[in-house]
Amino acid sequence: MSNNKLAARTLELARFGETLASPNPIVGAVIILNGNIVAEGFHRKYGEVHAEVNAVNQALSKNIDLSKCDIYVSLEPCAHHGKTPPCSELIIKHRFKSLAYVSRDPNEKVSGKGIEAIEKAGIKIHHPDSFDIKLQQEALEMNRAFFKIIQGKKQFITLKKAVDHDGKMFIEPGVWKTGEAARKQVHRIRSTHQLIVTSIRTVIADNPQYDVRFSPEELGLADIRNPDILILKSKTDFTDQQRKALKIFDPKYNRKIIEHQIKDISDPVELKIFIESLDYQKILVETGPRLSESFENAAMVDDLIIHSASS
Ligand code: AOF
Ligand code: ZN
Repeated sequence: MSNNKLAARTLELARFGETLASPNPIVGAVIILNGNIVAEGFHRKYGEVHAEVNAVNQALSKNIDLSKCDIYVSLEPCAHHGKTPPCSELIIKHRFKSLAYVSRDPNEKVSGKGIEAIEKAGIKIHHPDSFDIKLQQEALEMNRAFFKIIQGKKQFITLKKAVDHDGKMFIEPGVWKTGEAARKQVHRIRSTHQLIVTSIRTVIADNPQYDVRFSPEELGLADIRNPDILILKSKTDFTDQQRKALKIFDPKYNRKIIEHQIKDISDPVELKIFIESLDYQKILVETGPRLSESFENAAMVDDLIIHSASS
């Protein structure tokens, strides 16, 4: 397997952790013996063990001599005692032949420190520029939310819009005019965000479920989660009848629903203050044009996803 293929595999593995790793980065690791992958791991959940630990444990369970192996990781190994011990120490302890990493970690507790310690211990290092530029970019791209949050931003907000083929008309979330691939992508995005923001108007007009309706395998994720829901209301409220009938309130989804009264849904200042008061890091805005525009006007959108219908 070429070096680029091995690096690409670390990125593929990293993505399996995208549901529960946040606010930590997604990270994948592979261990190589005589050119073949003998163990793999990824960071599955915030607070739990890192990718390197999972890969090392898998190799040890197969009685592999790690001092004859190389290790590849999608993000440089940590060097600090956080919720888990430093991965740099683990790599040094097992005397790997070499370490290759595809992207740097801007976390100031980590950045460069693990690499320095590993190099000092006599282990050869392959830096990101050993890999195809596209892989380097992809490794950075997939952790954009983590990079923003570790550098001081409180939240990462994705706005999802669906437009008709003329690029003009907004399709509301309950109406599926876009194709199956787009539908799958939306469900994956839902699972990788912790909160969906919508408005009472959208909920009443479209009766959306906002759940994740694919299996983990279909979405390339280790875990599936229905995000919590925030419904912003201005003047009107749901009637008792609507609360009984609307799918969003079905308790089977096992999620929290927050309803919040806002003076004016079109006021970006009020919106920003309220959203920033919430303890959610990855937020998906999946609603109609009015509220979507407010997020754009408040300059709160980090990632914009546009699905356009083909007919
Ligand atoms: C790695 N491998 O798989 C991940 C890393 O609190 P902790 O111990 O989980 O540490 C979190 C920090 O570690 C996080 O901010 C990031 O800098 C790094 N994440 N590092 O070596 C991993 N997830
Ligand atoms: Zn680590």
